[in-house]
Amino acid sequence: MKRILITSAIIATFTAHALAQSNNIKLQNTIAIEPTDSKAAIIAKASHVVPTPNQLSALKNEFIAFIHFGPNTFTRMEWGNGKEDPKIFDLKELHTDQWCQAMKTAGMKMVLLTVKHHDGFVLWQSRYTKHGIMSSGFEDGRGDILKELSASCKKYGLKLGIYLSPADLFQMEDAAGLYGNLSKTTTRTIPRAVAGRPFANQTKFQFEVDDYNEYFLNQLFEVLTEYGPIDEVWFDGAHPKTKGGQQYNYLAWKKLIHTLAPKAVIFGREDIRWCGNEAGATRNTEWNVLPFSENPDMATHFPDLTDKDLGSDEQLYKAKFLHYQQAETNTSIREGWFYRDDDKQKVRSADDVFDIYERSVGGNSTFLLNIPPNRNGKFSDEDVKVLNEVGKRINDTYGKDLFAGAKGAKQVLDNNLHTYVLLNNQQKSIEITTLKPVTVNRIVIQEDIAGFSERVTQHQLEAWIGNKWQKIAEATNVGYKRILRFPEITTSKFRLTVLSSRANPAIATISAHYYRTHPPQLQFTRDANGLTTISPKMHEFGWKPHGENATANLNKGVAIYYTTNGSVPNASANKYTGPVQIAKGEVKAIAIIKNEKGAIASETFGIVKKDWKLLAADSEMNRRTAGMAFDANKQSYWLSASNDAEHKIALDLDNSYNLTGFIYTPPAQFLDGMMEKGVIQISNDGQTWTDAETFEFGNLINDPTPRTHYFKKVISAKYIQVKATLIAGGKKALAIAELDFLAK
Ligand code: FUL
Repeated sequence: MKRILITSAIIATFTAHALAQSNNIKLQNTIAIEPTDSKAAIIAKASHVVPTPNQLSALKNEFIAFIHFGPNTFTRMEWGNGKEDPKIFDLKELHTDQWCQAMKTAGMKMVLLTVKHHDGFVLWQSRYTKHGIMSSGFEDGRGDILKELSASCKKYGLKLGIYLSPADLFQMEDAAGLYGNLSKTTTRTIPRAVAGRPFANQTKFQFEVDDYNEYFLNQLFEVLTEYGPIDEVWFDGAHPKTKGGQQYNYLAWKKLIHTLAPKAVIFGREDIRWCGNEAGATRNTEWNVLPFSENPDMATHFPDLTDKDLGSDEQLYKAKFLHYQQAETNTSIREGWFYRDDDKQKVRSADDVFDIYERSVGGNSTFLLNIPPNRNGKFSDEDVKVLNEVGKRINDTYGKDLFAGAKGAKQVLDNNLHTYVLLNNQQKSIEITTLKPVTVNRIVIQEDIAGFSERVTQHQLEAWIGNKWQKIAEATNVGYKRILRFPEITTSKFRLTVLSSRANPAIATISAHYYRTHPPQLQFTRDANGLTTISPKMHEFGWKPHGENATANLNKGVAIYYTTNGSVPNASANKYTGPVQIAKGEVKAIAIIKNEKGAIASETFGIVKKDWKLLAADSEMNRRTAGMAFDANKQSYWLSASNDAEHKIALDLDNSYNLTGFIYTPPAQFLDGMMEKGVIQISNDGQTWTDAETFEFGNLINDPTPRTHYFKKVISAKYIQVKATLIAGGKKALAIAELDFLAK
């Protein structure tokens, strides 16, 4: 049985191969599937779906920046509500040169600014609203953040993009707001003339749209014509709320963008897509040729981007259209998208950012890293340090090709994406011989995707070691770029073999690199009794941190030190020899190898939960018992019934504590019970409850990560109740993976 299966798989590969070569299919960005197309014909078509020149140039940016800035920077919220007084945006200084300098040093090529986030507050001098920078105290209401950023971008040679949120809470909440106001669709001229504020750009459009779409188009017109070339327009799919069945006239938006910013790619529609999470996770196989059920040019339904598999052959067989739509891996350098504070908001280490860089850029995607400026209008020092270090590592590692001057096909050694070796059934391998032995632990491979699409489905790298070929690394697709990571080897002969492909693949570049490995990143796990383990961090998402099976070797000679008093650990701190009891508070740990210090890991633990008792919970669904909300296991979660009038869980903490905050961990695998708003209640007897403090968390569905709420005043309690008052996304049940209480 097994043998037959293998044989038929091979035949299928070759048939597709033959078809793709002989069929003379035109290279296109979108190819329709006919009902009569066989599986092989579909794969042949897939291997002719190519990026547009704009998409290709966006891919070549590789590492780009996001800037989330606005009222949330001052309210410390993830999502605003649209009712903020513009004066809340109390900015006294703005240092866009400092942002650009740091981004440039990190090796980033473009920056995207949230010119309007969901709260509707605009960061530029719009003619069409007063809800923005013009009503703040910043430069007496005359400041313009987009303008200053655009000038700094020119100075530092960075491209500029804009994030303009379609969801607009100000326009929903304001009495005269335009969002969902049920206005008529009529012919509107864009831009609408405003007395005393003429446009230099004389282009005019006429669209059949309603009030909110007109407003949105007018704003797009301003930001696309008055701030220099715009290279990306980012449409967020997230909606804290909607109103009045508001629809978006995307085709009008697109027409305007294509006319005014012909080089811009559009995120959230057909050009670029979300990678499916906001945590920096990447897929082992990220395809950019994707199946669509409608023509992506007009589509209103997009594939579920959180799926594990978006573009395998099996997925493509279901398609009505095949379309090139590249992934952008977006995450924040800090916990949350907006700046909150310097000491309680964790910042990713350079190890972590560099690792995401290698997995995303080296995994057929673009890395979009958010750096939120602080309330002084600057990137905080710690963020700048991380950006500098990441830039240095990228440069040290990828700035030098160890195959330079090597023998082999010059088309793959010239670092040119448009010269290539076209492999075929006779030639499936490319051999490279260096003049002297080289020590490498990274190989970069690229396909000529513009000329031949992404075709490799499986490949391996071998090295000549001990007088024979030995497999060093193996991976699936390549596409724009694949970075293979493996334990270092020293040799002078390398061989790349394509084991399977959708059609003859065009290998455009192969380069070799060396990354000097650093002491490992650390992670903590604590059980219900408070027993805490500190260990090197493994990556949940497929790629091991230092290549296949390399961890054991690389972690040799590692010593781990930790502190529990908030001080920075060094070699004279507590030496970690095995699990330690941690009652509560902040633990910091560091790995040291031969005097070299790794990144500091830190975690603030709540009080130990082993003696907590459940007093009451509104209900529990089968096998999702209330005890799972405090069993020190983030995988299990409590789920209440959806038809309860109220959702709450009451606990006896066994002792009275001076509580300073709490952590809500939502279940990452179940997005329908996220606690967006709630109230903390306390009691003297575990029966009568009084409100102590309300809380609110934004953006839980896209980013289901633990959220900390610090209490405004210390709350002394033995009996405590958490009551949800709003579940995200209009859902009805409450789900809690873990509750933790922080105490003095
Ligand atoms: C999400 C938004 O809701 C977040 O606030 C953030 O802007 C992120 C990039 O996209 O969907």
